[in-house]
Amino acid sequence: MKLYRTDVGCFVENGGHHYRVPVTSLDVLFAHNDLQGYLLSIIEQSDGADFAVSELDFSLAQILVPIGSQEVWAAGVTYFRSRNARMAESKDAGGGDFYDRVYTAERPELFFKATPSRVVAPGTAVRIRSDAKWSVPEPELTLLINPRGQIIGYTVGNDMSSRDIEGENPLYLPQAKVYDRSCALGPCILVSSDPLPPTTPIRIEIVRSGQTVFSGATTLAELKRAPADLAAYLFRENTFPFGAFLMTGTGIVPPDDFTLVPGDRVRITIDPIGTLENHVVQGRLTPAV
Ligand code: DO4
Ligand code: MG
Repeated sequence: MKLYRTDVGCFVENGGHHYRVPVTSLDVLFAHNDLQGYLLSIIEQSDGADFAVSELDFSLAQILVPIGSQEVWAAGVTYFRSRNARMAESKDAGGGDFYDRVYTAERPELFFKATPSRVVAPGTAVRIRSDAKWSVPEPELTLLINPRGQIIGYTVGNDMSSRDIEGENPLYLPQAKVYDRSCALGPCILVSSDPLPPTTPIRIEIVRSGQTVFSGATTLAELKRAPADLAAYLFRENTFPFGAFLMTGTGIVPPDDFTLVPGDRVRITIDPIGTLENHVVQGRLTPAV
């Protein structure tokens, strides 16, 4: 089942029907000790009249980013493609070896990605930095982890990245990764504590002036680390009172001569969850809310 946050409250979708969730705080929902059971009880208790009203409400609602007070973290170099691309982009700076070492190490690379105010919803703008010359989207399966460290759902994520800034020096990673509108999540949370199958496809399409200028695909079989291990590392020495989102890394990197430009549309699809689509802007814009 899928959980949506909208401008008129939260809805759960099951079997193509939408039911209103009476709790509107995602912080409260994500801390529930049985979120799936709670949402199922809403569906079971809904009568025909409630159902028709909530279906109409949902059809008119605007989908918001499915985040409350959670921090967003990210894992890096979890796919061979990402390791290779990063070794190449940082070779002049002497950073290449680090990426190979972290790809094979027991400890994963985990980095802070965004506060909720930097995360944008589907249909809104992601940003490329004004001082970056080489920017890419990173399509990533994103875990929703509750305050007890349990994976309770999944969403689609875009870890926007400035490759020239990261490539110049790996110590510039926070600037390459963390800035206003550098992260998109949505369109919903697929509520499930079961691991997604390795065959799960992740696809991206970038459209410029109506033409597809890049498309790519991978599957979770290429993800080198188990999502549960990544979550366990994140929670080792950190508490998250509201839970956390954890992006699991990119397995798709456009060719080196590709950079995003303003106006591009980025479409990321992970089939059991949905499609996250954003357009690209550059320059100052107020943070997302
Ligand atoms: O090592 C830097 C970041 C890696 C990353 O974001 C990824 O592999 O997805
Ligand atoms: Mg990434």
